[in-house]
Amino acid sequence: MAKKKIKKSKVAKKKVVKKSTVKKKTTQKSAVKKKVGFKKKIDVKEVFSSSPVLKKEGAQIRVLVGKAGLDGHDRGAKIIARACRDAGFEVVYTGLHQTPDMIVNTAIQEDVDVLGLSILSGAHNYLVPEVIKKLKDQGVKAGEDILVIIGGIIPGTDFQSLKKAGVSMVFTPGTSVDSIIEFIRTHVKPKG
Ligand code: B12
Repeated sequence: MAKKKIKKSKVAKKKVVKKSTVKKKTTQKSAVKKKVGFKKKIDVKEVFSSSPVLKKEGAQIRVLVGKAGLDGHDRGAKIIARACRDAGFEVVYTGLHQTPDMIVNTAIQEDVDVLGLSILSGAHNYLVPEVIKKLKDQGVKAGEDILVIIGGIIPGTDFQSLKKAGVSMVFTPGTSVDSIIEFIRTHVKPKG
């Protein structure tokens, strides 16, 4: 009789241990969720709602589409370049593997109104501020003299710092090319 009693309590103990482990795991998971903020989706239009409108000489809008760094994803950049050309803009596409210096020099030489960067490598937090800094070194202010827009794999958590650096809009995967063309048309207008 005594032996049977001990066995039962052992089983009961095991069950209690299992339950408490499960509880701990769920609490840890929800803590991580809270910390990273998975639930809150950051709205790009809300963050960039105060984008500037550039006044330009002449009617034709000039756009540069640049690919900086080692990123080899060029489908998005090519699609945007072609869509801009079809919309009647003058377009310069830099091709792959450009340095920020190369991109800025091309933008200045070609006197573009819009500098568009396509970045899917995850290096946007370095490359974008670097391009904007190099523009500034040459006396060109992002958001005042030139509209800087970017597209690609850009997490919502980076929108605010990119805006602060001088980016006027971020276009993530799935954005329609029509809305990109419309954004450029509304934010770059002929003078007068
Ligand atoms: C196709 C693809 C590839 C192809 C690229 C072919 C090519 N020539 O482009 C190949 C197979 C070569 C490839 C390789 C790699 N890839 Co890849 N690839 C993709 C994939 C599946 C789709 C990208 C794509 O072409 N989309 C279609 C185009 C039209 O969309 P888009 O570029 O996003 O463009 C849209 C917007 O972003 C915006 N936009 C983009 N650029 C611009 C520019 C301007 C000016 C504007 C206004 C708008 C804009 O407008 C477009 C229309 O909506 C993505 C996953 C995904 N769902 O995005 C992974 C992805 C980008 N790849 C990834 C990775 C890791 C790699 C590799 C490192 C894998 C490896 N270990 O080898 C390599 C890197 C190669 C290199 N040298 O860079 C990761 C990047 C992770 C990150 N950044 O944090 C992704 C996100 C996959 C993933 N979920 O992990 N890849």
